[in-house]
Amino acid sequence: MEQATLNVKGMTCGHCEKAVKSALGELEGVRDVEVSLKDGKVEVKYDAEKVGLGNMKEAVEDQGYDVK
Ligand code: 9UX
Repeated sequence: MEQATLNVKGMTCGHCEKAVKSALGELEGVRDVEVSLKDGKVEVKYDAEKVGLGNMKEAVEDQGYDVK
């Protein structure tokens, strides 16, 4: 199991948190998602054989947020 932290810009309310969580949660291989609105950080635990950082970045960007 791998763990990564995405820096996500523009998440400021609970709806954002939900949107990002469910977008990531739908990806196969993603095991756990923790969002910190205050810090603009999303911690993801994932199976690197099934999903990569690029997939996760894309999923969050598709929701309308910038990912670093
Ligand atoms: Mo809340 Mo997030 O009004 O893009 S849904 S800030």
